[in-house]
Amino acid sequence: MNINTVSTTAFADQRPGTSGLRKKVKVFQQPHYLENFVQSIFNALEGFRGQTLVVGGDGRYYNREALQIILKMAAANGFGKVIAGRGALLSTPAASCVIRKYKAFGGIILSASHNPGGPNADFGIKYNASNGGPAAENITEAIYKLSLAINEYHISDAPDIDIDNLGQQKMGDMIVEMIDPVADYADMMEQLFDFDAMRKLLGSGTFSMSFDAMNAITGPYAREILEKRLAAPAGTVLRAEPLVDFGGAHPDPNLAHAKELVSLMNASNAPDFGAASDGDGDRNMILGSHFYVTPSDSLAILAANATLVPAYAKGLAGVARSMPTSQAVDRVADVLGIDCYETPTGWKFFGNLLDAGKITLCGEESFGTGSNHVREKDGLWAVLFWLNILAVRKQSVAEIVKDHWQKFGRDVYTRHDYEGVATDGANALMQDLRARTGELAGQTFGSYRVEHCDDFSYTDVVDNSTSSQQGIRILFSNGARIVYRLSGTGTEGATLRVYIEQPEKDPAKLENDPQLLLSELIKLSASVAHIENYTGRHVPDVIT
Ligand code: G16
Repeated sequence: MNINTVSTTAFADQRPGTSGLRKKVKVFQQPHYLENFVQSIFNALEGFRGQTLVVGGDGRYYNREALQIILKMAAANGFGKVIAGRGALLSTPAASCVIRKYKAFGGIILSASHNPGGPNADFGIKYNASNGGPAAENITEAIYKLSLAINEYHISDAPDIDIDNLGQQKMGDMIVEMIDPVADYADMMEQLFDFDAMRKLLGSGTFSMSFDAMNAITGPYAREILEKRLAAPAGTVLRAEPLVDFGGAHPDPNLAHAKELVSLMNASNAPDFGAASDGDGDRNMILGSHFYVTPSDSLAILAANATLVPAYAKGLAGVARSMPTSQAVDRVADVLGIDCYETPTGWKFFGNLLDAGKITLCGEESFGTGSNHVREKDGLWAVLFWLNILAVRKQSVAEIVKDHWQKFGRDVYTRHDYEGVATDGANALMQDLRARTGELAGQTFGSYRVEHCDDFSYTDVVDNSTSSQQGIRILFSNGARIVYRLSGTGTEGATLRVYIEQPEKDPAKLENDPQLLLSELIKLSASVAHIENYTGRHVPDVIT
C-alpha cells in the first residue's frame, strides 16, 4: 500500500453546526471536499497513531463511498484499526455504544440525521470522542479552523474493502473489522431493561404496538430487539428496510413527517403504543392510542418513573434539558430533590455532565432523550424505556401522561418552525431581538408581563467553557416563555424555531389542545419578533 499526499485547497464552508457538518450530497461529492474535512478532523486530534477508530452511518446515499474514503485516509494517517458496521451501517447511539465498549480513540458518524437522503438530498459527518459523544465545541471549532487552512491530505491507494461481510481484513498495516451493527447495541438494551416484563406485555394478547422505522437505520435494530428478543408479532416494525433515500420520505419522527403512524394511532382500532425513530436512530416519537406525548413531557415522565427500570432502579444522579425544552423535567427534579441543568441546544453539551456523573437522564424538545448508557440521544432506548414503564404500570400511555400532569402540573408546549427562509432576514430578525432584550424586560403585552429577556449564555460547570448567543429567551412573570433561535442543522437557507410554553395547573384545562391554550402567546411570539416582516411568512411550516 502506498500513501499519497494530495494537494488541496480549502473550502470556506466546513464549520460544523449543531451536530457535525451537514450539506447536500452534491457538496460532499465535490473533489476533495470530504477528504479535506476528514483530514481536518485527524489534524485536530493528537495521539491516535495505532489506535482504533469506529466508523458507521445511517445508510443514506453516499454512506458506502464515504466509508471507503475514510478507511483509506485512516490507514494513511496511522490508525491501527477501524471498526465499522457491516454495510457501513451503525445507528448513532450504536456507534456511541461501540466506541465505548471497544475503548476506541473516537468515531466518525456519517449521517444527516432526520434530513432527507438521496443524490439530491443531504449528507453529514461528525466526529465523536472516546467517551462516545459528539466532540465538544473546542474540537469542532479547531476542525473548522484547520479546514480553512488545509493544503494537503493523506490517503492510501489500497483497493476498496469488502464492507458487506463480517470479519477482519488488512489495509496496509491497519486492521479493518466489519462488525454486526446491531448485536452490541441489542445486548446493551437487554442489560438495561426488564425484558421479561416487556416480553410478557407484548405476548399478553391484550397489548399491541407499532414501531415506524421510517425506512431508516433503526429497522434492523427494532426487528432484532422487538420482534426477535422481545417476541413481538412480526409486522410490529413498519418500514423496517433501511433505504438510501428513506423511500423519498423525510425520516423525522414528528407529527408532520410520520403521518402514516399518526393516522394508524388515531384509527378506531389503534395499537396501544406507537413509536418512531429518525434517519440515524437517535430521535424518538412516543404515541398512545389517540394520544401524542411531547418530547419534553416524555423526558419528565421517564425521569419520574425511572426507578421502575432495572438500570435506574437506584434513582437518578440528576437530569438535564436543553434550554428550549419545556420545564416539565425541572418540576420532577424538584420533587425528587435532584439537580436539573439547562444547557444550549446540542447533545454535545450533555457530555461533560454525563461523564462527571452529575446527570443520569437528559433530553431535548427535538425528539431526543438519552441517559448515561451511551453519549448520544437514543431513539430505541426511549421506546424501550416507555415499554418497560407500560409493562410495570399496566396503564395506557394517555393515563400515565394525564396522571403525570395531575401530579406535577403541565407545561403546555409547542414549537413553530419557519423552514428554508432567507438567511439574511432570519439573521436580521435575531439581531433585532438581541438589540431589544433590554427594552423588552418589564413590558406588558395583554395578560403577559416580561420579567426577563436575554440571549442565553451557558457556562459548563465541569470545564467552565462558555457558549454565548444560544437563543433569545423572553421569560414572563407567570412562568411562560418564548424562545427564538435559528436551527444549526439545516442545509438550505435558515430555519427559525420559535418555542412557546406556559405552565397550566388548572385541572379543568389540563387536557385542552396546546394551540388553543397557547393562542395568545403564539400571536405574541409572531408580533414581538416581527416574523412576517423579516421572513415573509405568515404561518409556520411545521408545528410540533
Ligand atoms: C441535533 C442535535 C440536537 C439538536 C437537534 C436540533 O439532533 O444533536 O442536540 O436538538 O439537532 O438542532 P437545531 O434546532 O439546531 O436544528 P440530530 O437528531 O439532528 O442529530
